[in-house]
Amino acid sequence: MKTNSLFTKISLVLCVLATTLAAKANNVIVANTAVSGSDITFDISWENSWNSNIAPANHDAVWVFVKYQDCATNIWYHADLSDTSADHTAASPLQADAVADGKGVFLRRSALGGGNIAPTAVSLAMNIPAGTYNYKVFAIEMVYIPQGDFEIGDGTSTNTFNSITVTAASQSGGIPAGTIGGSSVTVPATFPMGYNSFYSMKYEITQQQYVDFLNTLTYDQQVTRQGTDPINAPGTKAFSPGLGFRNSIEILESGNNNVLPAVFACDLTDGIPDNVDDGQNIAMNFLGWGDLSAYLDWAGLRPMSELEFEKICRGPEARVAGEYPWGTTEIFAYNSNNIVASTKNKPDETVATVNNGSSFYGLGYSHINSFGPSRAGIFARSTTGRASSGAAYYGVMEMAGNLSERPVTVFTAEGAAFTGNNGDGTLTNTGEANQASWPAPDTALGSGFKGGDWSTAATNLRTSQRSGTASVARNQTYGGRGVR
Ligand SMILES: [Ca+2]
Ligand SMILES: [Ca+2]
Ligand SMILES: [Ca+2]
Repeated sequence: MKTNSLFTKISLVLCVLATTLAAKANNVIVANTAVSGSDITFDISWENSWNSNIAPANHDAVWVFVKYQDCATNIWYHADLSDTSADHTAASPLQADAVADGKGVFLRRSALGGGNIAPTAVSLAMNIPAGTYNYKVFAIEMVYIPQGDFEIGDGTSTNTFNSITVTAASQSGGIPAGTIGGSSVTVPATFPMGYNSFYSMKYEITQQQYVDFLNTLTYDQQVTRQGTDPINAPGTKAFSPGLGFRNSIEILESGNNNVLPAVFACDLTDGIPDNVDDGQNIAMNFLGWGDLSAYLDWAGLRPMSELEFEKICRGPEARVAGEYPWGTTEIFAYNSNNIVASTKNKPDETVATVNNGSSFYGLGYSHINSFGPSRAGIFARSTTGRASSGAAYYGVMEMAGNLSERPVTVFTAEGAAFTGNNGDGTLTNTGEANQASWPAPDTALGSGFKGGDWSTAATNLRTSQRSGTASVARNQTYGGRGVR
């Protein structure tokens, strides 16, 4: 463990210890959090972990980061962690991989294997100032996307790229506009093309994950990051009041003018928050570009690029004309009316049967309040394969349908200027992302849409279908996820 003398002088006294921020949709549980010196320790468990050397030859992981709250000011800060893996410990079967900017660590299987991760002890070395703090440990399930060549374009879909292969030479030299085609500008070598390895969130951001985010913001930041004034009464819906669309977030405790932040919670059913059927695991809709980019900056992640989207979906396999992320042209429509009633809004929310190409899409724009996205990972079960669970090549879920993905595109110069820099855990005082090269929160220029959503036509779910429409709006069909 780190023995830097700077840290041995620090005495961290806990005022309260916050923990267990796991959304059951991704099945990650963080428990028994404690702090000793500059180390924070906890037990972590999650389900259906893997580390495989056969196709797709990758592993899953959990991105863990820590926030600490100054007990004098009540403000939450992002805790920098050591950038040296040897300063952290994780008991078998896990290892902790540090990252260069110290904004978190990846926990993953240290050897080949698969199955559930039982509660496993982890200790992380923090680099934070002396003080009296509360702590929260956040955990997000990720999938490793290995380095390698891959194909883009399918010769069929709207605005498809030309049918070319992205290689190491593409990433190091850039791709001219005429080569990549499909209403694109030249893609410079600084743009994350998907050739290099990266991690993608396994699921779309869930409603509980967004609640956990809101509950670390200041009052002024909360004003920007949801749809009602935080001073409003408990029970006030936070997004598009009265519209429904399966969004559950409401005020649990009112805030007070610039001083005391509100507390938010999920309550989809009956006016009593945090019941088992309150939609905590449903994918988070109504995310505007400003909301999504702020969440990713806060979490130390970043937006994905539209080339990375195709890499996640297709992997190293050959293109198929009109294919969906599961690699075939089969598709089977589900919607919120197909949810088994006894499971509705619960962590195990499910449909009765799955079919090849299972996906939430196709309800059209005659929207009804009860329509909306499913819980994250609704089609994955022990008996399903890539096609029947609607999984992309490396095991990322719901890349097609449910809620729209919001990649950085190369339709315009604003998007092509993206360098793939990660969030640093800190937002502006008004709750905006502030990372250089990202599409701006107030214009969204450079961001687009991909993958379709629960209301849209099947063609929009195709791997190679592209849209460069920039929107700052909140919509019942807009969601997102991050990569690093
Ligand atoms: Ca309830
Ligand atoms: Ca999606
Ligand atoms: Ca930032």
